[in-house]
Amino acid sequence: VGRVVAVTGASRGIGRAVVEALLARGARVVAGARNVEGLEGAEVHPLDVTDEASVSAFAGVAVRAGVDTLVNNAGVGSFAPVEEITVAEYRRVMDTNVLGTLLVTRALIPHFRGRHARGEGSQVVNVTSDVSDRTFPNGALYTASKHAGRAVTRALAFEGQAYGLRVTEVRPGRVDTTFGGRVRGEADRAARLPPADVAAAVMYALSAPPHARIDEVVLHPVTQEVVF
Ligand code: NJP
Repeated sequence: VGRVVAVTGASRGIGRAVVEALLARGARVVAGARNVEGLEGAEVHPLDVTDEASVSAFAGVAVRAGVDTLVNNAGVGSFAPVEEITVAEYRRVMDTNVLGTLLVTRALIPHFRGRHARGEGSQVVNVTSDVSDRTFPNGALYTASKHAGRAVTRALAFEGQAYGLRVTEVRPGRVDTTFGGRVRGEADRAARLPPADVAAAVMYALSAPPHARIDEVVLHPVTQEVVF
């Protein structure tokens, strides 16, 4: 696990579980979200990943803390048939899930390059989705954003190799969070992974020895239908 980790979308759900897992392992954590509070032990900073000025301020805090690892987790869900997708909703989803990852990552790359020049490696973990390479009815907008997230993750893996950056895509299936307007812990809880399981996958990627790179982790609740 990296010593100093920046986590986006840290206020609840998977991001919050990642922060808690990191703190339990003794990492220093810089945690960002639009309404982040009550994360005892982490350094919390407001962050809107769609806003360049907000990203720049968050990245400044992370760099001053000596960040070596970034977890891009912030994301929104939106599910509707193609005929109902509005421009505003398109922008909200793509700005958060794609542009947000690009902006936060871009803001830290000069710092990661500097670390490489000092002989130090860095890591990025992007939480995309098991749907980053497939789709389903009502999933056009969300899965388009996650396909794009996969492309961004993979291009970064290519580019980052030149400056000691190891990049991992974590792709969860159904998780028990408030994602996409759901109420956490509904009757179908057994059909969903607890967020801590996804955090454990992130910890696995971050625990790889420096000579190893975990390219991708895919995980599902056993009750979810098998699809490839
Ligand atoms: O969702 P949720 P999850 N700037 O709604 C933050 C993916 N995933 O934990 O800003 C900064 O509980 C928001 O904070 P706030 C999913 O696509 C999930 O399930 O205060 N942060 C909150 O902390 C996403 O990429 C499932 O509202 C922003 C967090 O994001 C990731 O997992 C399945 C933001 C969302 O917490 C975490 O989602 C799957 C912004 N502009 C993939 N907008 C699943 N749950 O089933 C939102 O395959 N956030």
